[in-house]
Amino acid sequence: MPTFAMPVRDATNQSERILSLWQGSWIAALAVGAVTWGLILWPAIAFRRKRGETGLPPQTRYNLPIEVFYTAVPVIMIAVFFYFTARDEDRIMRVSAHPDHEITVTGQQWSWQFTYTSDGGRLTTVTGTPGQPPTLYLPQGESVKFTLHSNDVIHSFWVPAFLFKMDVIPGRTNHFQITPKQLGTFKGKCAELCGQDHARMLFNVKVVSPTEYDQYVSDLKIRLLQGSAQ
Ligand SMILES: [Cu+2]
Repeated sequence: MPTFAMPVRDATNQSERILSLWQGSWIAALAVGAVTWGLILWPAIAFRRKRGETGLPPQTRYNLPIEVFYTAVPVIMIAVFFYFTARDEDRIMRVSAHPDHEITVTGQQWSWQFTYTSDGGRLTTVTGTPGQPPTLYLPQGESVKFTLHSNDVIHSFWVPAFLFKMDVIPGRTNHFQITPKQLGTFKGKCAELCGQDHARMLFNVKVVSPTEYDQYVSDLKIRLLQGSAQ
């Protein structure tokens, strides 16, 4: 029996909302699908040509109520999808003026650079390579605002377990904010085909306790200072 990972409900403060939007959309789409398939199969079976019948069945044209109905129903369906998507997108995209931490992510062919902007600035930049994916540390239970830059082409910052990704676009700064809730190591990848080593544009995310996070960042500062002094 193959085992499937359960959807991650509590990876970040946004996961629950994203997951319910996704599940709700699927339920609505399947319900619409069931009605549509039914309306295709039912006339094909119920009104099929019986033995001995000739000629065309009665032809119906310009039935105003039906035409209004099949125009109005899709408009309502789109409006419902739009409402829930816009409502959730608005909440998911909110960033606060004073988050607990700020991290800058730079995408470049073909790896990532992480800078702990509010906890040490440029002294705390970690750069990966396609062969050596960098690890991003995040503090559990504290809000982190991300700033996304690209040095070359379009990339996409994606942590599948967070049920969230955002494009990283040259000449444009993108932001998002999350509060990690679950401790653990998660995989991250580039989700926008960006060239030869796109598939190797990987990284890891380690959600640790705030104390461990502070310890990591200050160790990193010392390590990088010593490295640059040599
Ligand atoms: Cu990329």
